[in-house]
Amino acid sequence: MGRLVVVSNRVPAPRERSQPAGGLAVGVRDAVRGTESLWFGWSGRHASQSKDQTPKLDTHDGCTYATIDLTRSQYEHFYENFSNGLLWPLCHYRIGIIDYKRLDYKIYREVNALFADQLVPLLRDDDTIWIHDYHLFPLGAKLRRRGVKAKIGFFLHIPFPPWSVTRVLPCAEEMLQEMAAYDLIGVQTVEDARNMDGCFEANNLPRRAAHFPIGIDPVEFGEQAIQNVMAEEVQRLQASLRGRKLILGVDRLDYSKGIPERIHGYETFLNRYPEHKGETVLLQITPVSRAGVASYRALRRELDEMAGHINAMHGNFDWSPIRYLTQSVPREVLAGFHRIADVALVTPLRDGMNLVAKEFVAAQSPDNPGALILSSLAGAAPEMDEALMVNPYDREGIADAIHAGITMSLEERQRRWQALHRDVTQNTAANWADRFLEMLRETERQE
Ligand code: ADQ
Repeated sequence: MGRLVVVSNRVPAPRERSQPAGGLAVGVRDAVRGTESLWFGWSGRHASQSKDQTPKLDTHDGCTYATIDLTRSQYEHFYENFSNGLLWPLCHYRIGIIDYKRLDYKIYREVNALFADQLVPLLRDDDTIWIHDYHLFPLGAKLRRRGVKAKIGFFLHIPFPPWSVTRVLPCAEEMLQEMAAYDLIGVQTVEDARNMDGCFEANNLPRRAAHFPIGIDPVEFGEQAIQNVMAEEVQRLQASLRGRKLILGVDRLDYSKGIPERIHGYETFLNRYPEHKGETVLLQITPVSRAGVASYRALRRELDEMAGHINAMHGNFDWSPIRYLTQSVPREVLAGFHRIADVALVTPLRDGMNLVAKEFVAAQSPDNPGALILSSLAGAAPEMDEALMVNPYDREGIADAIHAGITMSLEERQRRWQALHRDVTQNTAANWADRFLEMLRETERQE
């Protein structure tokens, strides 16, 4: 069997290669680990001039990492504006905040062409190519135009909306035509696959999509949680609670994660169930992301204000209902925090999957598991139906679920957790990658 060639916008930095953080990196690491493979993408650095964009190669554990630098202009138009300022909100059904500019699209396509130009000389005939995420929708077509005959698969980590939403994008038809160059497109849920195939059909293109819900490495995360429960930070958090229930929210600072709506839900809980006042703490850990995009800066200001308001309105001289952090917490400490949490609040307005829900389940103690409150609009919801399911726009619903979570009997928490844990253990990051690649290798090439 030939090599696996992975292409993603970001390639893990050298220090993250053995212990990657995010979902894409963990799943792909298992697929490339120990086998002859190539992982191509952006280094995360800026090129001083566009001449200097040839890949730098570095091999670690059988995988060759090939990275190129982007110029500041490419970064701004391709990454910040078109990928994160337009495709991200569109795919999360937020057409009210999209900002389309032809120049951004032009440079988005140029960067995809640059990836193709720099990747082609590194390819072999018997490679299987696996491209990831919305930054690289046109890359398969660019490779085909340069004569690449290998199997090319694509996986989309975020949701994909129906044609009635997608067609808002002025370049939607051209993008879909280019996406038809892939032999197989993987998405997270049945709904996403139906939406994407509906878009292909609306444009007289053949169906390409199938769903492959991504998982985590539950054994590794569970072990990290057990090992870190005695870590200094986790012990300090535990002591600081003084017996209060810990409600945990862990998300990148992103409007798709529904953090303001969740905080409104928590405030409604404090008003609706005043008997619990002083007995719970919401720890919301939200490291800043995409600070170059205006909507993210506005969200940060909104959250700063909300947390301050709720603490001032409801807090006391010896109790703050919310602890809100914008710094990143090391992954192993986070695993320990998950283990001691009584409730996880995972309430995105839309999410491709949401790995935090799965990490919370993996980190729990079977003897005394916490309760998971999960948005019915997360991609994880169809698999995790034993969670306390909420509509993230329904404040009263969130309030009632928090009440149910903190008062739930041990027996019910264990029953729900066992079912959730079974799902998280069966559908791991490693077998997600295996299932996708197996289907890709079996797919007949359609010209
Ligand atoms: P993300 O939108 O980044 O991923 P998510 O699935 O929740 O969302 O994964 C985030 C990862 O970052 C998790 O492993 C989490 O532990 C980590 N993380 C989050 N907050 C953190 C913090 N405060 N400190 C340290 N680590 C933190 C995209 C899609 C998702 C999809 C994944 C994988 O948007 O829907 O599930 O890709 O396909």
